[in-house]
Amino acid sequence: SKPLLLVLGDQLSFSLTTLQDAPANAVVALCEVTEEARYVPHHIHKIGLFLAAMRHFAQALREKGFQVHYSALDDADNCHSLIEEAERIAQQYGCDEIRVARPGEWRLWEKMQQRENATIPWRLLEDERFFTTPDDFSQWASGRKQLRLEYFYREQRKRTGYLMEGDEPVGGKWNFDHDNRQPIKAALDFPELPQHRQDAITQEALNDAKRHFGDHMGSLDNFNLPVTRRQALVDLHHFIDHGLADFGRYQDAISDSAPYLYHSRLSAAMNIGLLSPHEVCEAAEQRYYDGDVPINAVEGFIRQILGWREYVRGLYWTQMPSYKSANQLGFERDLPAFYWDADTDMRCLQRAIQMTIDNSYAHHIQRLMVTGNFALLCGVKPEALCDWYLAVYADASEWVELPNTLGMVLHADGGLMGSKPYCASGKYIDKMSDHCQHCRYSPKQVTGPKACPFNSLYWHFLETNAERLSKNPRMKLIYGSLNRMADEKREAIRQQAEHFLDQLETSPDYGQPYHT
Ligand code: FAD
Ligand code: DLZ
Ligand code: SF4
Repeated sequence: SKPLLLVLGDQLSFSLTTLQDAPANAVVALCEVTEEARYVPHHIHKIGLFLAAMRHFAQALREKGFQVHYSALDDADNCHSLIEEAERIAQQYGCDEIRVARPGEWRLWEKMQQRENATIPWRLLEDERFFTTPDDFSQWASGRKQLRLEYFYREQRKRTGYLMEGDEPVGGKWNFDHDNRQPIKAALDFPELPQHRQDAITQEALNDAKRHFGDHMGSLDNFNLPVTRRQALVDLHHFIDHGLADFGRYQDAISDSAPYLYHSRLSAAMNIGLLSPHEVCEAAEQRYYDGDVPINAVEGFIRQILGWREYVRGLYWTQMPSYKSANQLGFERDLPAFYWDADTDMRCLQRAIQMTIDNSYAHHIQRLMVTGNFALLCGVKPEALCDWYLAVYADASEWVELPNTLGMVLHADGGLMGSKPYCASGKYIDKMSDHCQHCRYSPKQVTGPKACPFNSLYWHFLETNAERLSKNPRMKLIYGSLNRMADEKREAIRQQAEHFLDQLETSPDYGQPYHT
């Protein structure tokens, strides 16, 4: 037999199942196709990342002795769709089977499954680069009424032994979140970032990205994502040395000027396969045992990867395809147009979106409590918001983006992911950030021309969704406040929110410049 080993753009790891036990005559294929760059209008950094990293990985495979077919965007015979292109190459090389590991998105997995009876059979393999497989998750989930992260995470701690002393968690607690809520008030020295050198392969890839997709969000002038394993390791060590110690404390903070704070910036490198989640967790754990960093930082960091990252993936694969169409709160609004150009005078949103346009990155609290929270309060429909998150972040792949957006932000899955929606007023943003002092609105006012829109929208959200949410025990207190509010006050807030929503410009498609 002569297999074609298809390696997708987010499968750039030598440990990939597809590459194990390959017969000597196997052909490895990597395919650049416009369909993958355009199914949502990805940020130009994300496209540059995929093209550059795929080209470097193809070269690394050749150096290891693999026979590699690389389909470039400009190849005349390129079919520009992954499935067709793989079948075309397989035929060209006389292969009798196409092997591929589970992709990162259902839409491709479904198409691959439908090709099982094609002239050239597809053999679908499990992607083993995670701590758990969808089967493991499904076993854990079976028979449970609620699928809470905390219990899943504890089981993973026991299974891997990370931060464990026998059966007990190091430090006596599973979770140190309580220590991880410090806002940033004073000017802090954030670590200076490593600047990655752009070799000829990277430069050419970035030029190609610009030539083909120059109308997408962002500019490549400040591109600095790691595109090789070596560059990804530089970022990993930099974070372990300079970011990890403060990661915990400031995990929930938001800054008006600094995009990264003490976050690791490792998501894109992990998601495309340049780093394994195992080595990232092990490097952090080691630093704890070396005595250099506090437990709340290391535990908090490991929980994000061993806990959240695995958990959302398990949810995704066990809930799809119905998950994607869930819309429990019945939201119908299109995305506000300023999500594409940051043209808003709400300072917190302006900064989170401008940083996204600049870097194809925003940290978790910006995604959840600023852009996410605002979309929740306005009732943006899940498909519009999910497409945006999928397009704009370099680390976005549907297996991780969808549960976070649809489940965690929009509470559209009926509470599968979170026991209550993460809705918050301007008060929360004011507490966690230094945005409000730069804003024309005041977080202390609920009505009137200077009132922070988050405030009236917050009450309006609770009021309009009362039927679904007021019985939630975790929302009882807040509905109590709403119910005690004087009628005139309630009416004034309602009018303030409705007026705001009426004048909010929305875009029915991907904003102006992006034609897909
Ligand atoms: P750090 O803060 O340094 O965290 C370390 C690592 O933990 C991350 O690299 C990531 O791998 C993992 N992690 C942290 N939080 C989560 C989470 N909630 N779910 C899964 N993994 C997590 N993450 C993505 O990788 N891709 C996405 O497409 C994505 N979309 C998101 C959409 C929304 C609406 C929200 C609220 C979150 C989303 N996240 C996504 C999760 C999280 O925001 C990013 O992983 C994180 O901001 C990446 O930056 P970092 O590497 O500096 O993370
Ligand atoms: C995001 C992306 C882009 C922009 N381009 C490609 C590509 O040309 N070829 C490819 O194999 N993958 C690309 N990707 C990633 C895919 O959209 C998709 O998420 C993964 O391949 C699924 O595993
Ligand atoms: Fe955001 Fe409101 Fe603060 Fe302005 S006042 S920065 S809109 S939270």
